Order: sequence, then structure tokens, then C-alpha cells
Amino acid sequence: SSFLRQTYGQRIQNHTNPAAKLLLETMERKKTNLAVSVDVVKSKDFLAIIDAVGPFVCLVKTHIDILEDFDYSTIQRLQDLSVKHDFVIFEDRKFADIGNTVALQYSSGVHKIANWSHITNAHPVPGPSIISGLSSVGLPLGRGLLLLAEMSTRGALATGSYTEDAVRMARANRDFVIGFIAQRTMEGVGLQSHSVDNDDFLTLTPGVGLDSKGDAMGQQYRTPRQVILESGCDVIIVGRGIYGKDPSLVDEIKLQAQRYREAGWQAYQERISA
Ligand code: S5P
Repeated sequence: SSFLRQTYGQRIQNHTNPAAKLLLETMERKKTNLAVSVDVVKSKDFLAIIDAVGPFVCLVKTHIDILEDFDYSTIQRLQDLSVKHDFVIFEDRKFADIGNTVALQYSSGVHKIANWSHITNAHPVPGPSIISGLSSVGLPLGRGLLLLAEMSTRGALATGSYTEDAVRMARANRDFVIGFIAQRTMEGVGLQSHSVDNDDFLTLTPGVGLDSKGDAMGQQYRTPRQVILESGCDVIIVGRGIYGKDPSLVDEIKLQAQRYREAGWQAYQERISA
């Protein structure tokens, strides 16, 4: 039977990885499957947006390398906000190199991602060694990894057998790989028969917008209903749909976050009661 009919709370028991459990617990506790992607370049805006959307989200997704005034104190503030508002942190680093290099990129440099990000992600393109490299750093810290099995952009190359192989790589590394960045659930993808006991991975899905179909650079948007109810994804990731063009409009950002949270939760409730 499918995990899509189980509640987020029920699915906690299908996971052993601490980051996966934390995310599902947070979703159940706060009744939200909304993640906000905070793609702004000034630390002040970054922190203000996170403080504004914090009550409505299960997770905050960062691109820490776009902050032009980055200072490690921003990380301490991000962690304080994550405790204040009870959300999980996901640095969207999209690692894509050999094991030795990604282990260094994950642990070191100015950002030291493994120190503070509960979840990060990787392209499966190098093969299984990217998972061993990252897990050598992240697993002892209780971190979790998402594989990019599909992308939201027009013309994306992550399709067909590439996507299937990504799912097989995940199944072979269940201790560290907690799910996928994908446009639909990967449950059963690439299986000859239903031969795995536990195929419950988390599906986090970007390319979500209620008012726009895409941008001028290949992004494509679908609604929370399409993503959660029709495609069986678990978390909607919303960036510009929530913070728009002006990061200083805090009240408007709060309203949009509430709107997306409601749309995502409504679609989830329809799914589990279907
Ligand atoms: O396939 C993908 C994978 C990711 S992680 N498509 C994406 O858009 N993303 C990320 O999601 C992207 O890097 C950006 O941070 C966010 C989408 O932002 P939005 O403003 O278009 O909602």
C-alpha cells in the first residue's frame, strides 16, 4: 500500500535518519508542508524574510553562497530563528563532484554547511561515490541528503533512466538519503516488482507558484494542489511566489506564506482522506 495515504506523523516510523524524522515531526506539529526558499543577497533581508515566514513553514531552504555580505554570524542568527520558529534548515548546495571533493565542500570552506544544515542535496551524476563522500561527513552529525531525481526547468536532462538510477542509488543508501528533489513521488519508480519493504522517501518539490506559470529563465510553476494531490509530493518549496520582488514588504510576505501554507495543507488533507 502507498505511503501517500499515511499522515506525515504516521510516516515518522518509516524513517531512521534523524533529519527525516525531524522534518516529518515538524510538519505534523506545525501542520504545514510549506518550505520557503530565501534567495536574496543581503543578510538583513535574508533574516527578515525568515523571521516573517517562520511560523508558517516546516523548512527554510537557503543558497548561502549568494549572500554578498556573508559572515558566519548570519548562521548563528539562522539557527536562533530555527529554534524560535521550529523549522528545519536545508542548504540547497546541489553537490555534483567526486566523493573527496564534496566531503571537503560540505565540511569546510567559509560556509561549513554540515555544521548547521540538517539537510542538503546532491546531483546523482557522479554515481554512488557522491553519497559515500557526503555521508562520511553528514551521517555522524545526523544529517540527511536529498538526491535531485528531476528538475523543474524546461528541457531538464534528469528524466527517464537517469531518474530511475537516482532512485536506485537512494534505495541502496537509506541511512543517509532521505528523499528526492523531484516533480512527483518516486515511490515504485524503477522497480521491476514491488520488492522493497520500505519505499518511503520524502519528496520536496520546487517550481511552485499560485500566480505565475514560470519565469524568463526556464523555471516552470505548478500549484500546490497539482504538486501534493496529483503528483504525490510531500513538501512544496516556494521562493519568489512568497517574497516577491520587494523583501521589505514583511506583511505581504506573511500573507503569502499563510496562503501557500493553506493551499499545501488543504491538498495534503484531500490526499490522505481520498
Ligand atoms: O529543480 C529544481 C530544483 C531546485 S532545488 N528547481 C528549482 O527551482 N530549485 C530551487 O528552488 C532553485 O534553486 C530556487 O532556489 C528555488 C525555486 O525558487 P522560485 O523563486 O522559482 O520559487
